[in-house]
Formats: sequence, C-alpha cells, structure tokens
Amino acid sequence: MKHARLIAVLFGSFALCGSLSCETGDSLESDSFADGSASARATAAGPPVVYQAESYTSQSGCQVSRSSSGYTGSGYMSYGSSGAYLKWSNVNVASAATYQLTFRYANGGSSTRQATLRINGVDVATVSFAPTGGWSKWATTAISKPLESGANTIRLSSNTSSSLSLDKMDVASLSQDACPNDPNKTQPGECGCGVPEGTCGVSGGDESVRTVVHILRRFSQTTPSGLVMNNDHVTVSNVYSALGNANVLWKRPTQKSVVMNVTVVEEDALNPSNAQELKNTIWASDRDNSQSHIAYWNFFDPSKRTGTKTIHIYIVPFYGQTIQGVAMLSRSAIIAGSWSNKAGGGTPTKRNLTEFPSDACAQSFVRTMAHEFGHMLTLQHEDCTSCIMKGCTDVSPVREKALRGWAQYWK
Ligand SMILES: [Ca+2]
Ligand SMILES: [Zn+2]
Repeated sequence: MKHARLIAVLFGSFALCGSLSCETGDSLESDSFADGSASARATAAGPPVVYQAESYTSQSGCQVSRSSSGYTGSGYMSYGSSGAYLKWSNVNVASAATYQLTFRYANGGSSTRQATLRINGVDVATVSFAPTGGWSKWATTAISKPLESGANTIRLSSNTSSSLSLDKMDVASLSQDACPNDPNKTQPGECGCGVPEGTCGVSGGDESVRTVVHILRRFSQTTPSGLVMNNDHVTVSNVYSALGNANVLWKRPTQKSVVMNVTVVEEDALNPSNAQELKNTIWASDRDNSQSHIAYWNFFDPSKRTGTKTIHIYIVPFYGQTIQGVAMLSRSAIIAGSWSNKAGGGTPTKRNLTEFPSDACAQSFVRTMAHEFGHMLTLQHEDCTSCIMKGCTDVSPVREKALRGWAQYWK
C-alpha cells in the first residue's frame, strides 16, 4: 500500500510535456513551475476596495444619514449609543495577508471617540476617531490587520454614546507590486521585476549554476536483440568537453548568459533487487511514459547528490525508446542517455559526446544538454521558434526568461 502510494506521487510529479515538437523528449513538470512561481511572485496590489458604511451587511443602533455634506457613496452611517455597530460580512481578499483598513469619518464633537474593531469574530483593536472640527469635515484613520483568504467579516462597534459619522472603509493590500504587468517577476530590481523588457542582462558577466554531472558506472542494459549498452565510451574529459560546448550554445558575445559551472564525477549505480524489471521498464518506455524516470531514479545514489542550488545531470546508458534527455526541475535533475535510437528508432547507437559544432543540431548530446539546461531555467518549447528549445541555433529570444529562471531557482 505504501509502495503504491509512493508510485502515485512520483507519477504525479513527472508529467511529460506532451508536445509533438519535442526534440529530445523531456519532462517539464508543470506542478513545480506552478509552485515555484506562486511563491516567488509579489502579491499583486490593486486599488483599495471600498466598503461604504451605508452598504453594511448588518448593523445595530446606527442609521443612514445625508444631512452633512462631503460624504461619498449614497450617505454615511450615524452611530447611536454605545454598542452600536456596523458589520460587513463581504470583505473578500484574494490571499491571506496584512491589509490596511482605512476608515473615513467625521467627528464634530470635542473628544476622541473609540470603537472596537472585530475581525472574523475576534476583537483585534480599538480604533480612535479624533475630532475633525465639524460634522461635514471628514478625516481618515487607518489600521493594518491580517485578513484571511476569501470572505472576512469586519465589525466596528462604538465604545461611547456620543455620535460618530462613518462614511466608508477602504481595504487595501499592503504589498506593493513593483511591476504589475510583468508575468515573470522575481525580486524587485532583478531581471524581470522592475527591469524593462529588452534591457535585462545586456551587460555584466555571465551567471552560472553549479552543475554536477554524474557518470553512472557499473550499469548496463541489454536490448531485446542482445546489444549491451553501458557508459564505457563516456570519459570524464569528453563530458567536460560536451558540457563546455553546451555552454557555448548558450553564450552570445554581447549578451549576459546563464551557463553551467560543471563538475564531473563518476559513481556506481545502485543495484536494487528488482533491477532487471526496472531496466526492462526503461528500455520499453517511450517519451510519454513517465515510468522510466522512476525506474532510473532507483539506480542513483542519493548520498552523492549534495549541495543546494545545484543541478545534477545523470548520464545513463539508454533513456527509453525515442527519448534522449529529460529535465526535472522539482528534483534539480537532468537525465540523459549516452546511447540513443531517437534518429529513427531501431537499434540504439552510441552518442558521440564531443560532436560540435557540426552535429550540434540533430541528435547531439551537446544540444541535449543545452536544451535540458534551458528547461531547468524554466524555458519551454513554446518560448521560441528557432532557439535551443526547439531547434539548435539561437538563445537570444529566450535570454531574458532564462535569466529570470536563474534568479528564481538557482541564484
Ligand atoms: Ca458613504
Ligand atoms: Zn524539451
């Protein structure tokens, strides 16, 4: 039962991109994108929402009046004896946060009036209404209090018998959105938020992401036709070369880029008790079959996956029918095969890890690395038509979004 639940969770977090134009077969986890962007974004602050006093939900001991001028809306509420109250049960806010409540009132008396503020059934403050110098002279007093997501009830009850005129209550979010029209905002002043489109990262040195490339040793898979695939042709030096060339694909002389700061390690694959079954799953899976991700994950040693804000690239022999690489942002991991049959099915062939630039476009391991790295920077295939996320040529159209993704996940 526990096992079944685990599998269900894993399946849920490995939704494939499903695009037929995918070049390398990769998993773009929509769930992790949604989580990440929600937490990274500033709370949007719209204009204050106005709750007119005379549009109360319920009241006791107050009456609508229009005898003094200067009110807004269709009048104001005149408080009667002590204990008189107004209540709004319709104060809806989009998210739980601290909001500013601003009361517009007139106090023509000579002393400060007090009222108790009750939010969602709990007395949270005493609000003071100082004299305004006349019943037609209006002033505001503000207080900041947390509200819950959804509907809130706000009640203001008088603590004194002397009168008070309440015109309205404004409810405003305290969070300021520095760039309300920017869908890719990160932190104010960084690429995205507050940085005009087209000017982000045009100067300055490249940014980088710590990237550990794990070559998986002592691990082989056998195709149904008897071909044995392993990583014997993968050397530390040609992996450095390949990742260096993947970075070259990202670099443009006049543009700030994000590149991988690479360390290559070799490690033995784990040997789970159901290894053969898992290998069979990997071999048979196609690009829309997420079981191969899970199967492969069981061969990786978690103790070797150290460091925060680090991308782990696993080089495995074969990554399933038609698949060459996959990016898993929520696991900070990329898996890539060193053999592939993506060129047209059939018998897998060894990838030449160092082909560049002549074969940078088609089935290149270099291009796979650059492409999956783009996914780790939040890029999607739809972000450009001829760049590294669809073809193999230019990163210019996605440069700014990549920098925003770097700031969001890897800075
Ligand atoms: Ca009013
Ligand atoms: Zn892709």
